[in-house]
Amino acid sequence: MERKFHVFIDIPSELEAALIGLPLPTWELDGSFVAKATMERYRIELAATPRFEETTATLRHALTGKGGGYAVLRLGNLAKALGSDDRFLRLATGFAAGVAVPFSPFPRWPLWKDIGVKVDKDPGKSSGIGYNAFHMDLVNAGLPPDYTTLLCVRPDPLGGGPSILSDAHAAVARLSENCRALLAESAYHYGTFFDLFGVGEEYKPFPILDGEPGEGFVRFTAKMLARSELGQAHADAARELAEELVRGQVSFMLQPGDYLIVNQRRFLHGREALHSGQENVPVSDRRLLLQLFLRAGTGDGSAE
Ligand SMILES: O=C(O)CCC(=O)C(=O)O
Ligand SMILES: [Fe+2]
Repeated sequence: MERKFHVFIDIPSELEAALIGLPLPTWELDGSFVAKATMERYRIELAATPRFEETTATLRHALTGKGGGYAVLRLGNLAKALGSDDRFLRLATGFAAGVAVPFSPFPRWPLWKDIGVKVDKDPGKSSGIGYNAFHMDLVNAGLPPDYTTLLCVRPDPLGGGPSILSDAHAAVARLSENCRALLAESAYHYGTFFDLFGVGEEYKPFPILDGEPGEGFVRFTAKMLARSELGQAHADAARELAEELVRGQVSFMLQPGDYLIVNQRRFLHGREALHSGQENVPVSDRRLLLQLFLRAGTGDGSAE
């Protein structure tokens, strides 16, 4: 498909130079959301830097324009200049705030949640070492985060783990009508749900096609195929969708400082397996991402 926008977005050098010296304050939280006062302060500080508005407009267009749905902001030079400390995280939060309101659905976790590598974990789940199949985050929440974002601190030093993205609505459009009808039935469930903020109530069972054709969430995780008990016909339909997602996938390796933002109403995401031999890599050298979620709209929960 021809893309009329940039998926990989470089930061203009004059903007980088200005951002390195920009003293953004620590963010405040209001419940699980970044506070309005912080949003406003970041907006004002960042709007005064050269080409910030233009860069975030490009970003928003990549995320919400026709055919779009994900983008990678290349923050590697800023990461190098600032180290992966709070000053760098505040700038990344500032870019995120240019898209929607950052929040943490997990009350026990900080705003940015570590996704490291754990050799003992279920290999197909977050922070596992295996293939992390196509999914949306918080698939069983009444109101999943509008955006999920992943900031790469360190790629796999052994060279594995490219990110995978697929246009969910394009995949659905390639399925038969019969298959789509099955996916539109409330016959699917996945995972547990407890102690979550800002994402509504548990949705169980849910339809995978949740909304008008071509719009809304495609509530899918390929992990349900192996981990949830589903009726045969519904499972077969879900498997066909999983295959179409793979057929349409793009993949790329996140570099240090790359910030992947995914519009969960458009694209599903996942990750190829890490390279074998992770048990021999010291924990402090292993791949590390930081995850942050965004809510479009006011962010004060009124959207629920
Ligand atoms: O490790 C990755 O690149 C993706 C992780 C992910 O999608 C998740 O934890 O939800
Ligand atoms: Fe995810």
